[in-house]
Order: sequence, then structure tokens, then C-alpha cells
Amino acid sequence: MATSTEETTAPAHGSDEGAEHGDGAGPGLSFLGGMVLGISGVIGLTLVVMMAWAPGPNRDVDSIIPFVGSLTVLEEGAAVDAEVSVRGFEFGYDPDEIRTAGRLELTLINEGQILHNIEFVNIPNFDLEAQAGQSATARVSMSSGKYIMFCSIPGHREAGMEASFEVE
Ligand SMILES: [Cu+2]
Repeated sequence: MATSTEETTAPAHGSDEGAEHGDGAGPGLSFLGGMVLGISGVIGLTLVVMMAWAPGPNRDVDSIIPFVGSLTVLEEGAAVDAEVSVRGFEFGYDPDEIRTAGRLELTLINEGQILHNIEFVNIPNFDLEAQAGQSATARVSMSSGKYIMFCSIPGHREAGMEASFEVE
């Protein structure tokens, strides 16, 4: 008795629920579908706009932010592979580049009438300074890379004591 009651009730109840779900699901799904279509449309449009605005290849970034090599000062009397001399004067360097990477003895020969030095952009704690008519030497380890060499005495860099070069 109980079993037959359950059997008859269950399908009726089940189909009732099914109908309710069906009625509810219909508009709900189409509403959701519209939402999904709308959202994906917005995302697609955003992607198209972003792709149109995105910068080109990395060369644009390279030209703005040059790769800077690394230079470390070696201890006094350390063995070096090469000697490099740069003449400083009012207002410039000669040569205006360093071509050799590795362990170098770097000499600034000040042929000017005033104090000059050599510093490098983005390389702190290096300042090779020579009084007028004097020279100064430092032993350094220089990696390959791009460098900007300049004189930090006020006004000198702007007047021409600046050189950018790439050591290979
Ligand atoms: Cu100078």
C-alpha cells in the first residue's frame, strides 16, 4: 500500500517539479545566454582596443631604457687584461668610448685646466677623478653592455663631457 502510494505520488511530484524547473529554466537560460554574449562582446571589444593601442616590438622599449653593463672596482694591484686611457678636457673625452670588456686598468688623463672625472650612469660608487694636468687610475672589471660615461662636475656633462657606447 505504502509502496504503491509512493510510486504514484513520486512521478506526479517529479513531473510537477520538472515542469516548474522547465518553466523557470527557459527564461533563466536565455537571460544568462544574453549576459554571456554581452560580456564576451565587451571583452572582445576591449581586446581589440588593447591590441590596437599596444606598443610594437621590444625595440621601442630598448631605445627608451638602454641595457646598462656592469662595472665593479677591483682591489688595488689586481691583475688586469688591458690598459685603457681616456683623455679628459674642456669639454669632452678622447676617445669617447671604451671598446674592451674584461679586467681593465682605466686611466683618466686630465689635459684640461680644471678638475674632471669619469662616472657611469646607473653605476654608483665609481668616480675616477683627476686634477688639471694630472691622471688617475682605477682597476675595474667591465662587462659587455651599453654604458653612458660622463663628468659629474656641475655643467660639464651638459657642455659635452658625456659619451654613450657599447662594449662588446
Ligand atoms: Cu669635467
